[in-house]
Amino acid sequence: MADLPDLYLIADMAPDLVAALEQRFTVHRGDPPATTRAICGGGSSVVDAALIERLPALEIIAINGVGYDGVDLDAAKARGIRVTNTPDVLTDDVADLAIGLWLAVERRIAANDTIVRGGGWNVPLARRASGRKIGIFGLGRIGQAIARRAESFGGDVLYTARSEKPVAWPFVPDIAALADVCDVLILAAPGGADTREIVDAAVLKKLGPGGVLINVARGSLVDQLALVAALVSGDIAGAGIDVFADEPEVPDLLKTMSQVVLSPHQGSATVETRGAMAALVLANLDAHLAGKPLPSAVL
Ligand code: 8YV
Repeated sequence: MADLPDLYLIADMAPDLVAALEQRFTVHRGDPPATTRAICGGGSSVVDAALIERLPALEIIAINGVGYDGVDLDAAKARGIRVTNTPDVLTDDVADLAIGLWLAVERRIAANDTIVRGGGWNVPLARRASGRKIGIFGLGRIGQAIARRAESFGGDVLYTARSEKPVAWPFVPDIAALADVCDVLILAAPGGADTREIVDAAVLKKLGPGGVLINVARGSLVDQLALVAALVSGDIAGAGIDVFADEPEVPDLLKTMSQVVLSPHQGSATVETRGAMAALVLANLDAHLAGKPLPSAVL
């Protein structure tokens, strides 16, 4: 049998996906050989210019996630390296989790669960979720799926994004203005330089003491120290957080807060969606090896 091409695996993947990769490639987890033709990583993986430079035979970077903010696209483009991601298949699951986190924060679902498991029954009153003003930051596929779900709760839905979209929801020019008018600020924008720590102390202050922050995007969008401080001081009411600045590290203070719901980066983590994502990663790699058009190319 001819030698299989070399692939550098830089994130943990489901055993089925790893097995499928191993049928097609010699998979390297440690030091990748100079003959490496493909990298497979997750949404939080870093493929920087230094790594790209170390791999002269690199042809394709296949990301098992919709976000590719860890990939240096300029460096890849300069070398003609293809980059693929897994859009669409995870949209509904990420949107579902955003709504779930929001409801869990407002209705104390996680906090009450802990109390009942500890033998308790009497719990503080929660806050109504229906009728709230929901502000969505980032109105791509996931932001729109969140907006569609959010509007069924009878409140207003507003958004801000790089540009105004042809949608019925009102556009607000920037995130500070959005935080000022909404009760719930849901982050659904890509990570990267443009959005780094865009939710800072000033934005949180505008969200206000009744406000809730939900983040299913990237931890990099939030100044995490400022978020912890705002939760401690009561500058905001609560938060539902699926993504963190330095995963898997979670600030200890957050773990003590009953007004916070914590989730270990689970937006796309359903059996159905992870299966569909894996299939798309393999379809992209197979198409590349066969010299065919890539199903979901970023570059
Ligand atoms: C995944 C993600 O958890 O799609 C993304 O951008 O961050 C998540 O879907 C991750 O990519 C799994 O590797």
